[in-house]
Amino acid sequence: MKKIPEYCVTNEADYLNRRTFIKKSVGLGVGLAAFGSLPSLAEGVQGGGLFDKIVATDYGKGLVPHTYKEISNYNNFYEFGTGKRDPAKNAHTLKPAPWHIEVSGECVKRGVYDLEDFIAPYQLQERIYRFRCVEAWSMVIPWVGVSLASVLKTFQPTSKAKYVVFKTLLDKTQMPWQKRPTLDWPYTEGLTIAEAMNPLSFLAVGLYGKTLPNQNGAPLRLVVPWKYGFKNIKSIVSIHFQETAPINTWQDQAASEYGFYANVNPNVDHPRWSQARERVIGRGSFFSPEKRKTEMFNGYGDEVAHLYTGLDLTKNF
Ligand SMILES: Nc1nc2c(c(=O)[nH]1)N[C@H]1C(S)=C(S)[C@@H](COP(=O)(O)O)O[C@H]1N2
Ligand SMILES: [Mo]
Repeated sequence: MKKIPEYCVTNEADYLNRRTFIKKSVGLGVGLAAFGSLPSLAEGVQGGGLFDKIVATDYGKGLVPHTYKEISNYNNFYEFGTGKRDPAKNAHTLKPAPWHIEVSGECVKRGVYDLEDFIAPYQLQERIYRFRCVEAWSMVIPWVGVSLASVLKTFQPTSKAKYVVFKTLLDKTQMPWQKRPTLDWPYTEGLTIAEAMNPLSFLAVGLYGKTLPNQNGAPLRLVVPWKYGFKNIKSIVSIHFQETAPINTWQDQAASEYGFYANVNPNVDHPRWSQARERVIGRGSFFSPEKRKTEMFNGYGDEVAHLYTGLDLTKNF
């Protein structure tokens, strides 16, 4: 029996839409393949297809997700331009299959893995998470993916593995804006091992029951919902365990504005703007956008606050 995600959302129309999405993705392997980005994953590695076996979770119960259109047309992905509409326009040059991930550094099972083999051992889950960009806008996104902790444990990190570092693909042909020195390519992000092993940390391969659109970081991207959006590195090709703290891309770019932790924190303003509130994408009008109060750790404090006991979050922003 296939399990279809069943969860509560407060808006019935959205709920019904979602049911349709999930059913389509379960029933039509063809539809998924036609969707394009990851045919081998979509068609499946175990006969039935990975995307046939998405299970619902309680993550995000009660949240109303943004639409597929909103999520895939308002993006930050500087490898395809700096405008919010640029990634949707330009990311078609990315080829998300075949795709390989290199696992290296302080772990036992180093190697280069085919994405299908990388993902196949784990149960695909749907998790609806809040998403808060450091630019003070937010969305709610129904991701499909796997627990980061379960993936990382497979590689048997050693006792020296204090940090996990992720890198995006470096390829000027597939990612044309890497020809420009906008950022120090490849885009790099890191987590402490405790953050990476937290149950909330997620590796997404899809959204709305389908493979990830290129502009959202196909075929594999990080999702850490208590942190600002820039930690959520896209199109990952490298996972490296190391003993020392890495410098992430935005920290490298402007260390006084973007730190390593990047925990969502309404009490610590960005030097150039307040972080107390956030504009909810697609809600309200252009002249009067809907705003909500930003929550500490983006509302995930119960799950993650213990990771930072004794740490001055004003200094470690
Ligand atoms: N490789 C890469 N990853 C990236 C970015 C980027 O420019 N390049 N932008 C980050 C920022 S600032 C945000 S807000 C999120 C946006 O994710 P979304 O487009 O799926 O909403 O991706 C993050 N991951
Ligand atoms: Mo962001």
